[in-house]
Amino acid sequence: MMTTHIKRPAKRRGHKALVNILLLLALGVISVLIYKQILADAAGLTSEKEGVSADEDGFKLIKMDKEKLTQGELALVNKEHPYDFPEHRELAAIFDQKNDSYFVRDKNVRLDPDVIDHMNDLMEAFCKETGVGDVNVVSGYRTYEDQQKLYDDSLTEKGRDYTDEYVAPPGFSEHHSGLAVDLSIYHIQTGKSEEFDGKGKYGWFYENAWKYGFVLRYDANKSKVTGFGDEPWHFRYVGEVHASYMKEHDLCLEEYINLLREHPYDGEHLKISLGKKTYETYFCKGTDVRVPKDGHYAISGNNADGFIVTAEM
Ligand code: DAL
Ligand code: ZN
Repeated sequence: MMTTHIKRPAKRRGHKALVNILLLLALGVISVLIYKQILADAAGLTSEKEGVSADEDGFKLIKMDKEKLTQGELALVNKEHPYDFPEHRELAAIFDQKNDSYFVRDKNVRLDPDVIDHMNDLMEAFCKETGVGDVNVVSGYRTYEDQQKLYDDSLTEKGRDYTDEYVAPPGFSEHHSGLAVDLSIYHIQTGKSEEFDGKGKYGWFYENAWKYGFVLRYDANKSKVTGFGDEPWHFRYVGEVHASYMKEHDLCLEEYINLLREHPYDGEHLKISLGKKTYETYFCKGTDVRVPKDGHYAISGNNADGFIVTAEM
């Protein structure tokens, strides 16, 4: 069979080489951008792009939806701040996503999927440190109806005083947020459970949970502020930047949210150092949120009167 070889003119070959170089350059730029975004996501900081409308001194204005006030790791849910259930809340079963360093009560215990990843890291670290993997997550996300049942059962079985101190009325439980867990201890040999009282080796959680973004939410000495009694078993995810500050300054979430109100966008921002990084965090009242034009940041509603921005410096 005869084959015909067609020699392309040198000019066309040069043109093709140029196109290839440009394509490679574009691919390189896209790869770097994707890599930077992966790093930002890993740090929990992502850039919001919707609704950008103006520039101001290195900051831009974002108009947030009021509904987003309930969303984010700093949403405050307590007896004064009910949870307004959004139409869609992404949740995952801990059972499907967990590692082997802890137990979960059953397949119905759900949480925000990102929080499960942090829970895995927390439990793995505890297991490595103590050689013990018997912590059991017994409660996570609760629907309004779940909380109603708990509340009613508690009233019947334990009475009004206990219920007021330890069980949030339906709609007012932090468990609605998908960011909170209750822990217990499960003895696999006997099949028996024990209350998580934070004593002995479990005290590790109070010293170290912040490194994984969790805080003890209802401490005895904060009862007057939180409105609830001592709950050594209830932990709340707020992200490691905020958890580190809250731990260092012994602040519960109510106190921290109030402190952030004293650091508005147009005032002095709160600086938080964590490892080799520094973050600036500040409060934007209402739905007009100013964020850095460049760099990575996270926005969280406070479930009350505005949004909190945390920017990596
Ligand atoms: N035990 C906590 C306060 C709740 O019921 O949400
Ligand atoms: Zn709880």
